[in-house]
Amino acid sequence: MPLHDFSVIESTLREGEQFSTATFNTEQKMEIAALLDEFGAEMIEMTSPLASPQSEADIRSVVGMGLRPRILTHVRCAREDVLRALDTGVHGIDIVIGTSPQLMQHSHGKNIAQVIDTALDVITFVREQSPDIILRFSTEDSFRSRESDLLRVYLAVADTGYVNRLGVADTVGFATPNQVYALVHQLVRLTGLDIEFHGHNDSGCAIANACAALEAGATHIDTTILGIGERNGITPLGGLVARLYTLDRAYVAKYNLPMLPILDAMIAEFCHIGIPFNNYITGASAFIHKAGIHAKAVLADPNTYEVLNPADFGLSREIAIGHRLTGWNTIRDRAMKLGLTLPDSIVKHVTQIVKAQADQATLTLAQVDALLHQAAEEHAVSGQ
Ligand code: HCA
Ligand code: CU
Repeated sequence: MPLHDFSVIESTLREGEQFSTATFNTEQKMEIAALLDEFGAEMIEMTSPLASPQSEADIRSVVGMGLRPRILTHVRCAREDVLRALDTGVHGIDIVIGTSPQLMQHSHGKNIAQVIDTALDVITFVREQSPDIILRFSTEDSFRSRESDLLRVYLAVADTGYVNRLGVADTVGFATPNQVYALVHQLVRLTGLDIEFHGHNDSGCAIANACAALEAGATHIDTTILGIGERNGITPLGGLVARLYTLDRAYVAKYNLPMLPILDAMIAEFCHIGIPFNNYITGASAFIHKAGIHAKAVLADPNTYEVLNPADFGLSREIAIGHRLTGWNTIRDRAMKLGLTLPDSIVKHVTQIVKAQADQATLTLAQVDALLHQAAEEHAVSGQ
């Protein structure tokens, strides 16, 4: 199932707000939510109403927009938190509690028996208050938790029959794809519930881990636009799309893919950062082909060196021309685009000039064009 039918829980308005330079105002939050709806995100997670008065008001504003994505808020595992969350009118509540030795000692001070008691109390309380709200229970720092602790907690929670989803969180970006696969697979097998994966990117595995979770049977993946979040963030929406698209384009066909560049540019602007040059899909160099051998093949068939078709994202590829690695096929293609028909010998000669000049400094396209026009004129004169 899942790779065909997974859902994105888009957390730019929750995890994303924890990014160092992110502070979204109400208008910006509503714009982000509206564009995520246009993209086709299934769920949008928002900061806890307990974070600040504005955070609470903003949840109401976004819920009031009547968008297609279900609006969730993310709260601690405490009765007062879920009461405040329920009061906002959200469609779903994401509850989280730390289970690693580090967090049990320094975050809430409870032992695992107390964690289970608290979880069962709060989950039951939510169901008493609202039989229909979408309820997710997650452990924080799942991958540094003792496996036996984790299983005790998840099985107790699953046994209540009150939660719609279980979440696992790689809070510190520590897990490997194999570890994620193993835990998710175990939870799917033992509980049969929907499983959500939330993965940080401290060691560069956030996308691979999300993919491993889906392969193991996870149903929901947390993302943020550009991957923003606490420290260096979590699985980026665009990166997840790129990963799944290359497995099978059909996995992401349900999304409005040309929205990705718009979403990335919007968040870069709101957070006063640039889109990283090596970003998936939207990085400045994502579709630039440079070396002569690459350019020649791409001109013949882009599939030779592209696993993502830029046109599917409303983007176009570029062939870099005026550099020392250029090839004569690239120069000939440029001449043809300029409407110049030149014999191969002349194209090769121009190529040598470009390479020699580019050893000093990369040529602009206009400079390459000027060399081609000059060669065409000389050829016309000598041909007469
Ligand atoms: C955090 C919490 C969280 C929660 C993830 C979840 C994490 O530490 O800020 O609820 O699924 O990374 O553990 O973002
Ligand atoms: Cu997180």
